[in-house]
Amino acid sequence: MNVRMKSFVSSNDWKFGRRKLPMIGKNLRALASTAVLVCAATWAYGIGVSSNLMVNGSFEDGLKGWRYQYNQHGGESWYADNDKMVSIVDRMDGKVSVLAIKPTYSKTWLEGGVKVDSAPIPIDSTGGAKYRLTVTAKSTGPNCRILLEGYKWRPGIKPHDNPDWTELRREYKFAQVYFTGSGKGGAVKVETKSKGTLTGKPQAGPGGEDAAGSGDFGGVKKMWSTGSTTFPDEHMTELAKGMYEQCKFVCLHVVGIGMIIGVDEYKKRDDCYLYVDDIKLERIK
Ligand SMILES: [Ca+2]
Repeated sequence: MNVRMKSFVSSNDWKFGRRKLPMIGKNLRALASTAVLVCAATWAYGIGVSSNLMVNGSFEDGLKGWRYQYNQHGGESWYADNDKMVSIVDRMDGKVSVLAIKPTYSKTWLEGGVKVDSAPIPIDSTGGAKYRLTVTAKSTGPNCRILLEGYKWRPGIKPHDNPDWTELRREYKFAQVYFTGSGKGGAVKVETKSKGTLTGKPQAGPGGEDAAGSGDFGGVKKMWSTGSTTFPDEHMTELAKGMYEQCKFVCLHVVGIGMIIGVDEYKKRDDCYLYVDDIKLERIK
């Protein structure tokens, strides 16, 4: 990962994690204690310990950093009214500032759902780094499809600090986050599916989204539960590995799609929401 990408994250964590220790003179106690502090900071904030790379993953800054309007570019007319079904609620079952996606029946079952995408997050895809994604969600109606997507620079774009969507090309789709907790006493069970899948083949449904009828959803529960994935997959094929290593960024793709309640009930109700919060992307190696 180069320095420009690090600065894009604007996170002291990265700077701490990679900063070289200062040169220490034999008798310079002050400098030595500085070095101890830097070491401590490296341990506390550096690689291997919690430091959230996700931009505004707790939604405390509203929808800042999240893309939810898709009517600026051609070919996205299906999502022209997407932004009307995305909001932040102040409080929801013990959490504050929560993403709320409210797909109509038509959106969630017949169309491509309602979606948001995180800001592009720089990753180190070639240096042996490993990452863990954690997402907490609940639903009063819609199911979900939540996964990371890998992006590289479009041809001819000179890499810089602040990529626009039009400058990036999707290269890779990671495994979905599944919420398979039993919900027993509010306990959270996490299932990891780490097998990445390649893009490049035609996909059913509008906007590159798989059709709702494919049934491959995250299985979000009616109460809060947490799902997690790690990447890269250790068992990638050479082809997949080659594509993964071209990825310079990942974005989290969150879609309210499918249903966890019956069709008739969904159609009747006007309070069918997918709620998402506490999204973390951590470098774990
Ligand atoms: Ca929150």
